[in-house]
Amino acid sequence: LDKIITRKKQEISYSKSKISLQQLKDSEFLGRKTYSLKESLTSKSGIIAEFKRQSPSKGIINDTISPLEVVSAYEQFGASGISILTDKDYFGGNFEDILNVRNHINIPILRKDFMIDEYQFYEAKSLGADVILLIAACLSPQQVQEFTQLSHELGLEVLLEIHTEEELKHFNSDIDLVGINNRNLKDFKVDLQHSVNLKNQLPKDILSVAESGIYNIEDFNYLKEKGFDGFLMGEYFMKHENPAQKFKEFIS
Ligand code: IGP
Repeated sequence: LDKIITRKKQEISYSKSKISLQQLKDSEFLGRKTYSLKESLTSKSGIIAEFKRQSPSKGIINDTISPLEVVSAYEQFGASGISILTDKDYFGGNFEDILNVRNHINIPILRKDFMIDEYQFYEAKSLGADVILLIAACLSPQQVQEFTQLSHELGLEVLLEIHTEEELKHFNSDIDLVGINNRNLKDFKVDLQHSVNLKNQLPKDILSVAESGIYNIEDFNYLKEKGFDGFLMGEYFMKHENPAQKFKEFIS
């Protein structure tokens, strides 16, 4: 994680040198209307399907398929939202992946990246994202608070990702959704029971999303039964040649 953050800082300063913060703030796209994940989580399948080409833990997952083809089908088959990785170095993502699909789907897009600088929030909005991820493991509770406020000013919803009891301290009542990562980012181990225990320590009325490592319907049903409202799933669909087909089968 430290390596990713160091790299991310370089990437952000490079982006700033190409398009300044002021230019982003003046962009007409900032006025764009957004879709609410809070609303669509409860009105559809609850699945946030992730477009992910590769990851540090799995290497290449799928590097042939185009995002538009996959995410349109995910929408058609009932996804509540789409998560798109925009980190290039570790996840093989890029900004075009969001730009290219934005005007073709009518469900919320989560910009999945390591958000550490206000610049990235303006960037997310101008790319076409509706929701951003705040990872507690790389932010202070104070930063979470500030970035949440900024996100709301921009009309973006916030998904706070936690994994440990300690990170419950990052929660504040302005946050829209809490994601509990079933996968430990340090050793990549998946533990659903751990996530359920953590969820039980959150306020009852907050929308919760179970993230990562959901690889079969039993796990999905278990997490649903334990009260999770959303399910962030990437690899299970993406590792297949036809992810959308896999999604369709899963949901029916
Ligand atoms: C999806 P999976 O195991 O279904 O592919 O996981 C998603 O939860 C995972 O990509 C993720 C992630 C993150 C990636 C969760 N939190 C933070 C990068 C950064």
